[in-house]
Amino acid sequence: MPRLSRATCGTLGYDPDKLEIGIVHLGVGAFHRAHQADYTDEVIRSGDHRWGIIGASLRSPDTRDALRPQDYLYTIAESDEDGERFRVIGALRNVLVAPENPSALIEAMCRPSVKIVSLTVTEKGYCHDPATGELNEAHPDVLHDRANPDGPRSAPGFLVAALRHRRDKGLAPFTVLCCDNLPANGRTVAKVVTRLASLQDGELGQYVAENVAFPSTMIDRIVPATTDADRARVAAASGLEDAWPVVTEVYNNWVVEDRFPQGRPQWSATFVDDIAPFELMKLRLLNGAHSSMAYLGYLAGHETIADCMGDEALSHFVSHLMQKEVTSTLMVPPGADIESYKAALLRRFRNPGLRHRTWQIAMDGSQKLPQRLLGTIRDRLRADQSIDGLTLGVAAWMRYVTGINERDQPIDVRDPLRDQLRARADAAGRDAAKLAATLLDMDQVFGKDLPHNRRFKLTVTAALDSLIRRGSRSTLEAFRSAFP
Ligand code: CS2
Repeated sequence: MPRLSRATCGTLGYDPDKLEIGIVHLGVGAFHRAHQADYTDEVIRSGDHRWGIIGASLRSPDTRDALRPQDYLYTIAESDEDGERFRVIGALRNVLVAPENPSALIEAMCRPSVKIVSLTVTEKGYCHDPATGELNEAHPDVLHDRANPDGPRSAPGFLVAALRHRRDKGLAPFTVLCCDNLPANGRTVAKVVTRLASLQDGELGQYVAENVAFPSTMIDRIVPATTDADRARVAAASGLEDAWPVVTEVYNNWVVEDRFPQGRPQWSATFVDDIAPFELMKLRLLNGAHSSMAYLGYLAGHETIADCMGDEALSHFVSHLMQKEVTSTLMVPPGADIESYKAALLRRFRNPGLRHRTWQIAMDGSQKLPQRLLGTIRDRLRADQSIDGLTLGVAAWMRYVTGINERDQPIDVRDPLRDQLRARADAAGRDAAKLAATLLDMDQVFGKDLPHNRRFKLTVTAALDSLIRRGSRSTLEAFRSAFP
């Protein structure tokens, strides 16, 4: 079967070789390729050719190696209950592999045509403390980047290096556009980058603080990791081999704070002054439900989110979580309708075309819990409201990070704090009170307040005790009886 390439792809509606490079994107994984690159491709197809993308991988060469032989073209497969459709994207013009040549990436970020450097490097890629949002100055990558400002390793390190070079050359700074699920993502990244810049050079810190825009964004599209079955389906549909298509849902949403001093593409996103209500709605409803399902569902033996939704006790739990606990903590975003968002979410979670693994979502829980569940818990505690569903999600994470499943087999726990989590879990054994206490003691996750909240501690310990003794499935059944 021929490979997807410029020669075989047919017409894209534009010539990819003629695109100007307007965007450098750090973290060119499936999420970026199915979301921002898709929005950008639409702009290019409409005739604005200034926004070609150079992607960068900060770790592995896999994406570059898969896409280079096909001229960086790839297929997006979108599905909903009516089936699946396919489209080829040409917005991505090159992929750089940062560790192979950090200077080449810094040079790309310093091209005068580049107006935006965007990022999807996952929560842990910002080297920050998830509970406070501050740069973790003891992070190995931060120490490395301070010692090697021109050969950095971390995303903040690359941003600081490129902003310094642009300033020294008299070029206007690019806008930094974070597209990760962090709370107040623009502000958080601004804090981290400004701090790293000032650790390197006080004046540079001040320059960044005064001159660089970091608009916040809310990104909303479910993009599971691509599987070989996805590759086979795409090939069968197109007659072309694509080494790394991306698979996603038809639903696509993006809300962006409109602060782009150097200009931006006319993305068909929603541009707003205040991102907070949109972000709360999405992080707490979608991601809060996702993480809770990931831990409870994984422990109950479910491989995917769609499987979780097919389990009545678990889907009841998800509805309870969203309706009875999360909704009261949200602000209604202008022009949005929280009730229809929730209804759509339940449909999206059920999408049989997406094999979104619970194990994939379970990754990096220490970086995800604060904005997905703990903020909601704080708000509910303050208002003296129940937190049973939310804390069951947190307890399931505690049970999961012990690294042993309900059949006494190992769980491949992926988390930047994995070793610490494992050591604490091993020391506590199967004693729920000890396990909860030692994990709550991690203030980079739980802050300094929650571990001392008696109600939270009691509720989470009781839920953990049930998960340890009875398992996830019977705990969920008991939850359904207690909260019908
Ligand atoms: C998921 C997200 O893997 C995860 O943690 O919850 O990637 C989720 O699919 C996206 O945020 C949806 O926009």
